Amino acid sequence: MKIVLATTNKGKIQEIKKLLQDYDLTLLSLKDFKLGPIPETGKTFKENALLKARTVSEKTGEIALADDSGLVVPYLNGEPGVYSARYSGDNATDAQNNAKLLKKLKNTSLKDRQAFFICVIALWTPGGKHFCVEGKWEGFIATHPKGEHGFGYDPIFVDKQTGLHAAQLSLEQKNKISHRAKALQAFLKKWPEFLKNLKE
Ligand code: ITT
Repeated sequence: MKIVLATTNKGKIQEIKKLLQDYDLTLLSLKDFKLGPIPETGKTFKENALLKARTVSEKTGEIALADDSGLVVPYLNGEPGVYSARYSGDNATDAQNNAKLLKKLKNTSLKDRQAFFICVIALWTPGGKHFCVEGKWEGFIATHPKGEHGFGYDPIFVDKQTGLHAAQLSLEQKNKISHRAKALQAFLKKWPEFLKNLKE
């Protein structure tokens, strides 16, 4: 079965491909269809995930899988939230986004640094059938970046269970506990039944 990954984020692509490697799926990319990033106009992760999956399915005529994800800091009223990728501007780098968040949380207590990642995975078929699943990863924001792996906010996000920065985790370790891993586990649980109904 062919599925187009409706994302331009290399970090996401690497993690998703690894998590789905043992399944009978041919994962295509936006590049295969000469498509660029899909504009996000939704107010929630779910709206944006559905928007990206639907747009890509309609443009390619294939089943599309989108990931909308981000970091939520309750002390900052949910920032950066759905704006995680463009927290410090439209063409912001990961380093700039991290620096902005660290600055906003300067001199705050550990309690105020509580944070979590959310990942919503949406699947959309050419016939318009679709579903969404979600994963969450709890932790807190560090005072300084650490680690060489991952992408985005991984250098400053500390996993609650191990006390390790996400960027200190290997791809395999992160893929056991992350918001994306949990969302994809939920996806894989729903997928067989969805596929069965699709064929009927
Ligand atoms: P696509 O829309 O093309 O998928 P994007 O990077 O713009 O790429 P999002 O709008 O979903 O995707 O924004 C997700 C941002 O949230 C991402 O750019 C990171 O800054 C952050 N993020 C999401 N998952 C993350 C993870 O596992 N580790 C670190 N940061 C993450």
